[in-house]
Amino acid sequence: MTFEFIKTRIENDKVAIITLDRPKQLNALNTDLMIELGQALKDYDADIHIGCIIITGNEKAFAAGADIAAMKNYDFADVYATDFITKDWEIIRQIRKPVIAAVSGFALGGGCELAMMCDFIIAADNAKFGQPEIKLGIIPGAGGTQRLPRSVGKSKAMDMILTARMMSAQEAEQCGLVSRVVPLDKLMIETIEAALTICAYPRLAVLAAKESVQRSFESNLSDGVMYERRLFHSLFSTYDQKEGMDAFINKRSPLFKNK
Ligand code: DAK
Repeated sequence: MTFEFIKTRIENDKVAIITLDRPKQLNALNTDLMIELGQALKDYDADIHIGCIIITGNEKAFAAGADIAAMKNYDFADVYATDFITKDWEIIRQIRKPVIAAVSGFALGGGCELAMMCDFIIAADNAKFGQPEIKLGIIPGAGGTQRLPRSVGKSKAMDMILTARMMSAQEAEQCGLVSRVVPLDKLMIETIEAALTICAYPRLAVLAAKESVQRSFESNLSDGVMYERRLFHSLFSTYDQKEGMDAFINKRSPLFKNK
């Protein structure tokens, strides 16, 4: 695959790495970049060799938001009639394999929202998160007002969105926005290691785990628990459940077949 605004590579034959690549604009997200990102995500999701996907940027920026230069001349009729940039931003929600955001530098506006659309975020110690849209006379438009409060609670989300202040990696870890903070020079090593760990587990269980956790954001507790129960039961029909449990009992390493 060749792209203009992203780079892609595969690590250990099973981890797909997508690097946002508009460094001069701090990886500002324009329509073409989002189309390419969506295409790469769909291709890797369909590739049976790939078990996990990483989205990353560069040391200075994961992404400093949607491209302000591309947005500035639109009026209401333009953005409402064309459902401005919406469709290209939704593809990541359809991806069934785990997607990890490896964030260093700025993750602002749409960049922070993109990171939050991933299944979890590993942050370098220089990462800075923020939703500064209010400074531009707009509000977050790719789920920031919905995902940030679910992630960090109402008070901190309001603080971030209304004051436009940036949050350090350490603060982001303390409030649960990111799963872990690592030194900048270890960001990709640690993220790839996490991805390889996931790849080593039975694929069907991985997909079911992601689907079930995602469900918790869309349902009340009893419906969510019932959804989890059904997926849990269904995994007893897989080869890998038999193999995993037999391997444990017989004190040997499992040989999973993703079946
Ligand atoms: N867009 C376009 N260009 C950007 C940019 C952005 N978001 N952020 C940075 N750049 C460009 C700068 O203009 C500059 O370009 P040149 O002047 O060199 O040509 C270059 O990147 C380097 O930036 P700075 O010179 O400003 O670098 P500094 O280190 O001094 O400052 C900064 C870094 C990140 C603090 C600063 O660049 C900054 O404040 N950037 C803007 C951050 C921002 O406001 N982000 C929110 C944008 S609004 C939606 C989906 C998404 C969205 C909305 C709807 N739907 C699905 C409906 C998202 C909206 C947004 O994200």
